[in-house]
Amino acid sequence: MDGELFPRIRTEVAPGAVHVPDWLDAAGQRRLLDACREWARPPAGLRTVRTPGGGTMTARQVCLGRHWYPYGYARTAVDGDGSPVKPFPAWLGELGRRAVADALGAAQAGPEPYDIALINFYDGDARMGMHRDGDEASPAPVVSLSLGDTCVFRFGNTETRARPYTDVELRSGDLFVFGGPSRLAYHGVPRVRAGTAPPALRLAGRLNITLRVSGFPADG
Ligand SMILES: O=C(O)CCC(=O)C(=O)O
Repeated sequence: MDGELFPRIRTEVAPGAVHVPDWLDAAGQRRLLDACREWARPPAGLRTVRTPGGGTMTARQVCLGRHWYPYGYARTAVDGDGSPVKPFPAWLGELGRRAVADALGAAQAGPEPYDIALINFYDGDARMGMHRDGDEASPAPVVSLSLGDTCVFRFGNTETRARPYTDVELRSGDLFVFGGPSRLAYHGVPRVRAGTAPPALRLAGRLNITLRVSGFPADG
């Protein structure tokens, strides 16, 4: 970005966890945002996720490929309108492979194709508590793409929700990949900075798209 006091550079936040600023250019962000707007429509569209303790997640969510619910995956929106989950498009899988290759090196982009996307929409005071992405059977890296408002992304350790952790500012177009020894690290979003999205994107709020490899059998 022009006028930056310090250049934003690729940073390995923890072993196997890499932040790549400005990975998606304006056209790439626009394409992904347009797709998210389609995916958010019903059936099996954007929903509020209810947690087993009776609470609700403040970020609303839509899934592709498999439907995530606390705490597992289904083929239908079991905690939504019950419709079949939308398909995971091949171009998104290709984006995931390229992201892993750019962030961690081509050898880390394993043989299994990316087949799940969780898309979280943050508006108002939405945030996400510290958690691990542990419902997939594959150890393949998680790919995270951000659009819209800047957030503070907290990336922690594999043992506890508490320190040590590192706070990283994720802006529109940034990529964050976590695999290897960091694949099951706790992470969360304590803060979104409202009104910081690039004006040309015309998005009020923040979208985060995580791509995952399920590791589930095709008929499972
Ligand atoms: O919004 C983010 O950057 C994180 C999303 C996340 O942690 C998740 O989908 O599991």
